[in-house]
Amino acid sequence: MVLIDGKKISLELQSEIALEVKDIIAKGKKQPHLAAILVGDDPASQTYVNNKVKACQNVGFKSTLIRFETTVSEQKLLSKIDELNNDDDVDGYIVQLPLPKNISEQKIIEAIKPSKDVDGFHPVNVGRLVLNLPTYVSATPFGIVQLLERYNIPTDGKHCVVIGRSHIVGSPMSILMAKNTKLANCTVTLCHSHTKNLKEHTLNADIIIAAIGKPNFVTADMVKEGAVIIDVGINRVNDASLAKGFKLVGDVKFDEVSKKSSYITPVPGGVGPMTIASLLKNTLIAAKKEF
Ligand code: L34
Repeated sequence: MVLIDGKKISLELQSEIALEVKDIIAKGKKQPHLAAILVGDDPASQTYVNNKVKACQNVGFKSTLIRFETTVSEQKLLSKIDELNNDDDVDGYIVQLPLPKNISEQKIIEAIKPSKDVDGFHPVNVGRLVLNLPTYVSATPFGIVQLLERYNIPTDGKHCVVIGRSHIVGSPMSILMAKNTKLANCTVTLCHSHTKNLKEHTLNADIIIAAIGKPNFVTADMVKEGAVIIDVGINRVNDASLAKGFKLVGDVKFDEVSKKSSYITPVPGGVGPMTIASLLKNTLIAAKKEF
């Protein structure tokens, strides 16, 4: 079994990006700039956004964090988005999800200028992904594809089972893995809460991508010997014995599944850090105005 080190690959990618930033600055061009909007004080979201800000410093990007109270109105958010859309210094920006219930995520996402939508969540960018046009591939699926690539894990003709159909991960992941590209070319099965006999599907999988947000959901009896396991879940499970009061647990029961797998991502230190590196990559693409 090979443990896929997402943290290490993320740092490698960040070093590569840092070199490109040096080059951009040396050519007298402006420093790439990522902005992030964070609404409320959800501890997990704060951690993720802080990690994004730190990574920006790491690679030499300018970053701006814009914070709002949970009670902020949709109108106020939309006017900040309008401001960012028209700010020539900002190359790309994200609105960290989830948003409070009284705010329509769809309305907010649709207000983002597609050319600055480095999360790749805008319908225009999702459409471009489906049609094989240059676009921002959303950060988590993009990160997973890069992990498979850096570990030389064969995908061509393999059967990939994606569990979960969220807009952020499962759905774009299934589209990406089915593409006729060097990094994909899989036969893809997209499983979800209404899938019957899930185990029948997963037992046939060469690659399982678990993105359902249920701790320890994928167990050893669901996995074929030698399968590649990508665990997207980062569930906070209460643990009074730890100072912070919780531990991070993936969607995969790591101890037993790792024994059957050929490659597996840990939680933390697997897919999470790759999400960050991919966001930086998309921001670099935005700064270079590649499309
Ligand atoms: N708009 N909302 C928007 N874009 C995104 O790309 C995200 N996502 C997901 C949630 N909402 C979003 C993230 O940023 C999940 N996500 C994310 C980002 C970073 C990490 C995990 C999820 C991460 O850094 N994970 C670390 C551990 C962090 C911890 O200690 O809690 C890891 O090693 O997995």
